[in-house]
Amino acid sequence: MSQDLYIIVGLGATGMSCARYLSKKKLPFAVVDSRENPPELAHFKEAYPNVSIALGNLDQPVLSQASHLIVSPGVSIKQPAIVKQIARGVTVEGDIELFAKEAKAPVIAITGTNAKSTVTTLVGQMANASGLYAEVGGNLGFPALDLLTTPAPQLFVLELSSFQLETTYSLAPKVATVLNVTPDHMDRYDSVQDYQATKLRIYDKCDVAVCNRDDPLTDCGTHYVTWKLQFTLQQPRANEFGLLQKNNEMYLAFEDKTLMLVRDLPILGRHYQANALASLAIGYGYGLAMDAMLETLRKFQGLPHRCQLVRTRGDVRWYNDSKGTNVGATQAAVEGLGSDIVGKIILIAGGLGKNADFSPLLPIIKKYVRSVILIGEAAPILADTFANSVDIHFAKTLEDAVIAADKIALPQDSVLLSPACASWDMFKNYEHRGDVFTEAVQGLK
Ligand code: UMA
Repeated sequence: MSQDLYIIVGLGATGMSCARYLSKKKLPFAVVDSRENPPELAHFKEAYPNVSIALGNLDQPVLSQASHLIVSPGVSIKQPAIVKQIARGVTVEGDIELFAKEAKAPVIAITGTNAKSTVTTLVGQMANASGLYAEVGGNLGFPALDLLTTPAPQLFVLELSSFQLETTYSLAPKVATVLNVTPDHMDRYDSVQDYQATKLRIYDKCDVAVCNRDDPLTDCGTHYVTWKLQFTLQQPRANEFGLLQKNNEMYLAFEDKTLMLVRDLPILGRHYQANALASLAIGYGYGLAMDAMLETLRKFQGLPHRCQLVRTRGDVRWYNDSKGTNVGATQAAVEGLGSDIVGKIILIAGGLGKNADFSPLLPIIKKYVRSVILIGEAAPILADTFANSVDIHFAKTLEDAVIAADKIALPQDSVLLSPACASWDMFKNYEHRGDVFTEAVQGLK
């Protein structure tokens, strides 16, 4: 085995960031990708014309010369080509492991099935509002290795996926959280327990753990931590952020101290209140200034494609939750919105189902949804699941679904695109799906 040949597995955003990092460190590397034409191929060839690239499948001869495999999050290390190298004693790491070994500032690490991008963004803004120079990235879209700037920031706030945590061993976050765990990526994991165990790795070497009291699957359990904080949508107890009712008003609170009125949050919904409380707990665990955190919450308008209000037309509100790519996300969106509006929801759902079980959606569909309009590959499965429980329609395109929703909606209703599915059967990605929806809604006369 060569002592020093790194192989980057996967030439997407992560692979490119690994190439930049290894090249800066003057470490020799090559690239493999199972695809014939990976997304960053042209950029890579231009930047590194002399580096060898093997495409078309992962089991390439060059792997036998590797000392380290740097595996992209979209590639499972259970793939036979990788398993073969692990058996040979090759070190298998991901970009977050490289980052962890290099980072010179404390890290706040955030995972969870849903809401991790929103909470990561909020915590980053809270840190900056507290006067810290914080860099924010990871699964959020900006690869972690690209955050290693000079001069180093004072803090890194990272969104981490279960895929990234699979290949991370030395990360020792100052604060770590698992926001929630609901089934997702069941095409990659053997069971929900397997998926949950991967997420809980975030607590492995953390100092302060922030857990969700309302979701036992997020508990840090027997992990050694110096301080455990929790957030909850119930009344908070010691070391907890939660909701407190006082004089007929609902407040965000820490233990028995009220912090701010829930109605001062610019974004509606119980699930957003949970995000706000989680962000406060994380920031508090790190030692951010409470005033600055509350000010951030008062101003934050949310991220695009996450339960984003795109239009109020007559008496009907239209929401884009294209980021709702799994059952848990759609559950949170329907419940969050449904419990806050007077009318009912017209739900547009469907896409690529990822072997999901959609039945957990049934109780909230019955409670809050007037009609569902189904699109994409999973439409027949969703229709079977919802049969006899709700009014069901089918649409060939998302534009047709918008037109159908417009006909069905009654005054005070909300139309919600929250597909509970991935987008790749009909769109480039969830952003593209959200943009198509927004354009169709804006185009309604
Ligand atoms: N792929 C192959 N063959 C390969 C390599 C990749 O088929 O040899 C496929 C993967 O199966 C996947 C796609 O290519 O479908 C992209 O994989 P990648 O690992 O190259 O992805 P990157 O472009 O590096 O983007 C990744 C994250 N994507 C995934 O984990 C799938 C991005 O998160 C993240 O923003 C980026 O790194 C920077 O850190 C996106 C995502 O969908 C938003 N994440 C999942 C989620 O949030 O649920 C985990």
